[in-house]
Amino acid sequence: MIKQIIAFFICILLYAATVSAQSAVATPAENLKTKWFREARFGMFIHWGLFAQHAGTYKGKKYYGISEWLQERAKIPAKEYEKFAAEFNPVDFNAAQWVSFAKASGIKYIVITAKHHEGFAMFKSMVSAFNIVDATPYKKDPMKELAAECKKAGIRLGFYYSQFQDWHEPNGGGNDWDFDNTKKDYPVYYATKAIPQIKELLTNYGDLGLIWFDTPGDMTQEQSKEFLKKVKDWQPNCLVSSRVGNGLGDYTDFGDGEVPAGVVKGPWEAIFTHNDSWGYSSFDNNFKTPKEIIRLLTTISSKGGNLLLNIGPMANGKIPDLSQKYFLETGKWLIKNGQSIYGTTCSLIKPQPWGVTTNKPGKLFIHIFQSPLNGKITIPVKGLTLHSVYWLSNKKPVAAAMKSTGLQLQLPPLLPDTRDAVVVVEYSGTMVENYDTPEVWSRQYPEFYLLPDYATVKGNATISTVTYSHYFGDWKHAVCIKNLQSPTDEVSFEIQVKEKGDYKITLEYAADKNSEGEEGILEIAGQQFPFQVLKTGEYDEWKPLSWIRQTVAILSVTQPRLYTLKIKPARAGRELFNLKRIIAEPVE
Ligand code: FHN
Repeated sequence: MIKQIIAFFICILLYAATVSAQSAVATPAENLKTKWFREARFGMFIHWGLFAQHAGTYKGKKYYGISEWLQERAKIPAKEYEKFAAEFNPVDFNAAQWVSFAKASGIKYIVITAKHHEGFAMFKSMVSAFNIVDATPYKKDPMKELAAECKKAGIRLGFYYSQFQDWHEPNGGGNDWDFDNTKKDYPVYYATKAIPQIKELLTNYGDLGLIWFDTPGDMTQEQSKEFLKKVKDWQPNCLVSSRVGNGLGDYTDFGDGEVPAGVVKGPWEAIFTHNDSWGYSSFDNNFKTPKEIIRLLTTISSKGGNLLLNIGPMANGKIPDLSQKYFLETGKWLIKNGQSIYGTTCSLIKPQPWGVTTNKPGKLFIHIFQSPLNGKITIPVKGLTLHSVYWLSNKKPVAAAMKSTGLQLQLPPLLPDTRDAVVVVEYSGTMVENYDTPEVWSRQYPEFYLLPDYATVKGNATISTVTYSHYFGDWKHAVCIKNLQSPTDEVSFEIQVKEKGDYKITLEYAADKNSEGEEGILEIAGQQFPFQVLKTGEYDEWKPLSWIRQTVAILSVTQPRLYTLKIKPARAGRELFNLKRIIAEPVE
């Protein structure tokens, strides 16, 4: 029970971090300040600290999950942890190599942990001797070198600073195994360590792009305001992440590993790590492939945000091989296709079965993830005068025509890139926002999805994010349809079925014992398909969440036309499920 209460508290602490900074409409001056950030689209997060030495293992035990939380998980006393500094000697650290690697990977800004929750400053600090220059045999300040190299390379540098959690300090947040939480005086910690160290970072390393605060925990509105004000006093143009807390900051950071539903206006960042851990873990091999990174970056750009993708360097300063390889591969794609990412604005149409779009004035970028069997795709835009249509990577023309249904492209049997092949459409005319188009079902694709993002919900039904994790702190998120409890709570989609034939309809969802046995109805084309909800497992955000794919209908289409698909409970009762997506598959 106590364990659960503690877990709940930590959970609140972490998720207090996920706050929106963009409540009001930005002023022209704010827009100017965030311009570089909104155009950057791709940043590299670096989690580096004493935790890298242990790489997830302590006293022979492997701590699966996020490795930078080792001290908290193993409850290592601050005095014992402090001694790790004597062993930290990153002799292979080479700032020039890191920055040229970032540049070759297509990165526009770097955010590095100047001080993570362990409390160790990875920079020379006069405020605390627990820093890399004074406490390690390395004796140098890697942040100085990094700042100089970033400046040379034209890459913006940002510092991550854990402003509330500091497991080394009696008055810092988080460490309750050494220090009594009830006796903590957070204002003393802010005044004597956090704010003076932030001053050091803002006054000793040249112009910074941003300060990336994290886990504001118990901070009050006034305290968050104070941190924000201090940053602006020392560097008025330095941006501040929304994790300064209490709805403040210059841009929004979503939860770790979260892509928000639909398009989000205002500057924002999705935060992912390359594998599952932020700090280096010697046994975490769940690395995102170049294809996954490229599609993630493209999808986030199409929703109007940046991707801040993390690497966890080893204690000696080396970047893990697979991170190097896959980031560089992404960089190669960006050399050819970067125009469709950097400086673009969000998509004006919904995601399509073939992929997504991004925009620049007079240019539409069509990101093709998969081609239909007949190579014909229709982009739901109207009234454009086409000037040229070509592949971004090789400039070869693509057959295109404006039809009454939209812009039609005829793709070749082989795409120039199977991960994301980008078509550029140069046009005149005005493209208007048009998210209100039906979903397309066509036999030209092996399967297609109805995602919650653009669903129509009625009654108490909501589109909301479900959060869970696998090991520890490696958060996963799924946008779901929730709160379907009575027949008036309903989710629906408009679907343009292109060809006749049978379509298999499958629901992908998670449901716990509270929903087990509830009955729902899928309605389409005047037919009702009843189904019973199966239990997939208990929900606990600290545990994996199991998803089931349950086929509930086969729809025989004799007439291709517009259909409405609805899902609702058969009768009032308990919540049906967390519905992640509906999969439609042409029957062959
Ligand atoms: O607790 C930290 C975690 O270690 C990591 O730094 C992430 C990165 O966004 N932020 C916190 C959890 O949200």
